Amino acid sequence: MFDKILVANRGEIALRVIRAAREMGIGSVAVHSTADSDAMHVRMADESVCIGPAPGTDSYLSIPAIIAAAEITGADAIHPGYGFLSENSVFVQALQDHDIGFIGPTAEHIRIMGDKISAKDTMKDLGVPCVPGSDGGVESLDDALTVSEGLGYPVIIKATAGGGGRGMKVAKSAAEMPTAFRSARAEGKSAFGNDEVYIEKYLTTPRHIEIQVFGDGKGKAVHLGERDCSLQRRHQKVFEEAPGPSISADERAAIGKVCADAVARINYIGAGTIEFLYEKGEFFFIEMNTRLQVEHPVTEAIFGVDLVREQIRVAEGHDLSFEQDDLVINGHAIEVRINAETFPGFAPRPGKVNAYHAPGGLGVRMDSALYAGYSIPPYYDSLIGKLIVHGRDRESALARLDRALGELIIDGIETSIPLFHALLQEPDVLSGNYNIHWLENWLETKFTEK
Ligand code: MV4
Repeated sequence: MFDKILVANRGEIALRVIRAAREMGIGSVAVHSTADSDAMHVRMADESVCIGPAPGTDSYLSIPAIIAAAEITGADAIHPGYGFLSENSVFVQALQDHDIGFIGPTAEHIRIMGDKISAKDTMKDLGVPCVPGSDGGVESLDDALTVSEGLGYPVIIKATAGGGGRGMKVAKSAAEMPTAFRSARAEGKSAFGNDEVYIEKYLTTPRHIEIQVFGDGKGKAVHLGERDCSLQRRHQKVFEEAPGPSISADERAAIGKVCADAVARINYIGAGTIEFLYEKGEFFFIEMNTRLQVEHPVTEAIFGVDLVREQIRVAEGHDLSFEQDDLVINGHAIEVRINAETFPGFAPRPGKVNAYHAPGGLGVRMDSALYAGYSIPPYYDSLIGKLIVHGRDRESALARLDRALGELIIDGIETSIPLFHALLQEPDVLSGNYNIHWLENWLETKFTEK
């Protein structure tokens, strides 16, 4: 049982964790950089510790500073949120060495899934369908050409240490391979210090469908359906929904069972997301995220569960508080990410929020650390809020989103709110007819001078 949790994060996700802890009677410790002294997570937590200067590398990413903060406040465990140290196996190992709990998976599972080749090998062995591709890493251009000949072009070359779309190159033919192969390796080297690459068949028009899983660390696991996160720009999701408009109940049950069985077999603990590309009715595994995700609230809305409470409970050693048969979908949920940025330029615009009014009413959830008078610092990412709506079906969720966006006031800075007003005018968005390329194609045709 935890008496006190340290939240190694900031912004809306820090509030999310503090709120769950408070409802469980658990105390909370906020950590913050010198740029975040006035941030809402510091105000909302029971205690706070300044852990360093403004840049993330000197504060929210500083393992020694965060461990020291846990030691001096007597925190039993750390919740990492998302980003920052949430998928850092060195951090998790250090916590274990200091006898501080980690609310998340084991260092070993984080390490396995962080290496994209070992993640794929593991998932393949566990019976999860994967994108056809090279068997492990590809060492030379000759091997790359041989493997790609076998797969058929187009292929995609990916950095083993990659993620977030960096270190990825598409080759449409053998002629494009030398350049694509060399630049994927170089990008892997410079971005992640690792030039190992692997090759997959390139799927041209898939959707991004991710399955939420949850394990108890003792051989039991469940799935909580899928989220469709295909509407992305430069690998940043902007609009996520559950259930996926293209996924049938039978498909959900089948792929969900494969995923739950897989993570049960490895004694996975806590929340995880298994990412797939979905094309022509088939699922192809690409990556697994070993953390709570930004878009977890859409899953919470349709299943009526508290995923952060559940993360804390299993970290304390409890069994899951629900079984697969208890998990029934109710209605439809949509999340839009509100960023401090221009539209359609997508340039970051930190600054002072003069007025803030969150929407409310039935089926509306606004997760944000904003308040009137707050100055958004320029050091961190531009996500300043998430608006999540829930309705009895997709159509009512869309109507509710439009209504809630109309109530939302953020004065003083530019935000992505106009993007969502524009998207809600689009027949393809209204009908759910989109894939991973839809948003960038739409932006290019509608907002680029030609
Ligand atoms: C792919 C792909 C097509 N075929 N793999 C992008 C980030 C990383 N998570 C995996 N990514 C992709 N892998 C194969 N074999 C297309 C993408 C991709 C993508 C995937 C999900 C959401 C948006 C995307 C945008 C561009 C490319």
